Amino acid sequence: MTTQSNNKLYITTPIYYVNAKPHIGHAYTTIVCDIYARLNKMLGYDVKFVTGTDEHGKKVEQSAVNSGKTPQEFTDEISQLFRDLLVTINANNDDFIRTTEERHKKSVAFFWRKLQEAGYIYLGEYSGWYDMRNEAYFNDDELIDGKSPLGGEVTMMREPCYFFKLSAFQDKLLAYYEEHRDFIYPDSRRNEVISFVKSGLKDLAISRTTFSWGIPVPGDEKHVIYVWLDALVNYITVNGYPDNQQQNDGYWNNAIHFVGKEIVRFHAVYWPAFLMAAGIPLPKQIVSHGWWISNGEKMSKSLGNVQDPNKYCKLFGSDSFRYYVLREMSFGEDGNFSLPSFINRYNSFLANSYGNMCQRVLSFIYNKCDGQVKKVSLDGEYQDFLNNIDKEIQDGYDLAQKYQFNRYLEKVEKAASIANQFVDSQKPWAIKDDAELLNKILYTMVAAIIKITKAISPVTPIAAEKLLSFIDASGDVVKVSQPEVLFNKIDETQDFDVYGD
Ligand code: ME8
Repeated sequence: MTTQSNNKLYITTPIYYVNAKPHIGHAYTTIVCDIYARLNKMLGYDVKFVTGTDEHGKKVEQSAVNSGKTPQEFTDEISQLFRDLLVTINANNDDFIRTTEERHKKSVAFFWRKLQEAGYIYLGEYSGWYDMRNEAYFNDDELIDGKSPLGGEVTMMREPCYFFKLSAFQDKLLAYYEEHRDFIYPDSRRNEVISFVKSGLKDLAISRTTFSWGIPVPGDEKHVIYVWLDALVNYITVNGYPDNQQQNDGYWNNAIHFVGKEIVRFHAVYWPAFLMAAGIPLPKQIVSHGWWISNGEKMSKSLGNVQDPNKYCKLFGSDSFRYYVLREMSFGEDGNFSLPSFINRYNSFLANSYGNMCQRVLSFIYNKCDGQVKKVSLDGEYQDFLNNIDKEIQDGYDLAQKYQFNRYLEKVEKAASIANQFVDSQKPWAIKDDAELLNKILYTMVAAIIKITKAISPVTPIAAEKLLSFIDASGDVVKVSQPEVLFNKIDETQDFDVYGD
């Protein structure tokens, strides 16, 4: 994150298509946003975090028909699955937007009129290769082996349609990227976007007449508004547009859109151009991550090679699922999702390193010290040790603010390993006749455990709350109640069903 002009922060996930059930990819982006939101709340920011579902378009209409339902019934059902997933993964969102809601239809129609009044919309005819899976048109020269550059099958389509004068924004966009070097993260995506824009922007088809499941074009209801224009506007609808027309409430100029790498172009080219045309300031940043790969292919609803986040959370708890996805993926690159690596990371850090350390220190205090340690002032190696822990944690936060989420967790893990080494070398269980020394070591360890637990709490909020509930540090004496094991070790020889339909 770059410098803040105030302490507000607005965090968004893409709004997910409701053409099929949510999978690990969707869970991932939402978890990243949730963790980023929780971390920044903890660090004192006033954070708004929103997610939702993208419910219009031909693809959704067709999925509804295929399942024998009306589009509304179908979208109600699938949108609910995305809401349920939020509970399952323990996401603490402030709002959930559906593009079929009245507030959104009103917002999109208003936005359309703004573009029109500003002279950026005209009526023409469109023909091109249409990728239904990705709801986008392509030219001949963009196809790769007869498929769209996004990998979908294409068909030739011709229709009367409204165009947005995207070509008028080429120079403005390039100037904007130049002046706002952090606008697109990471740099590799920024470079791709810049070369795409430099290669020339054509006007964009922004209405359709070949289906009806969408928001009607104001004043010409044979047309429905292009699903991407409709969908992108969600980010301001949910922030009060059109009542909050200028979006000058402090959240919008600190808005961060987290997206997968395949939709950067929509967010970093089309969306800023639409906003410029409508006279609305741009969000702060587009932050893109890579794909979860399953057997060498992108995990996706259309390809049907999905692992089920619900099953992981049910079997192993949401905290550990959140920890795994954040730790395993080098943010920005692709990551391979597998059960063996899940179990391996869970056992080695959550169960053995962090969980076991908390358990052995707190149960020792509970069993051998009447559940009490006196608060004492610390110096020398004790204070140095805690300073080291603080340093790792602060480095971790700094990395998380730069979206290096796996490295943030590496720092927390390092802090836990320093704490484990400390307690191993101090051997409190071997001290028989120096109550003061024993107390000092245990008090130091309790302080370290609290620090590490707070540092990881955005990732594992349930375990953190539980752990902190065993410790009452409000008085002169720290009281420890009987601890429970936070993360039971997983038996890797057991069979677990983690695949979805
Ligand atoms: O694109 N790995 O919706 P969508 C990682 N409605 N992340 C993945 C993933 C994977 N294999 N698969 C999906 C849309 N995602 C539009 C967005 S926004 C105005 C409109 C995540 O349901 C990732 O965030 O296809 C990706 O960008 C998003 O889900 C796509 O979800």
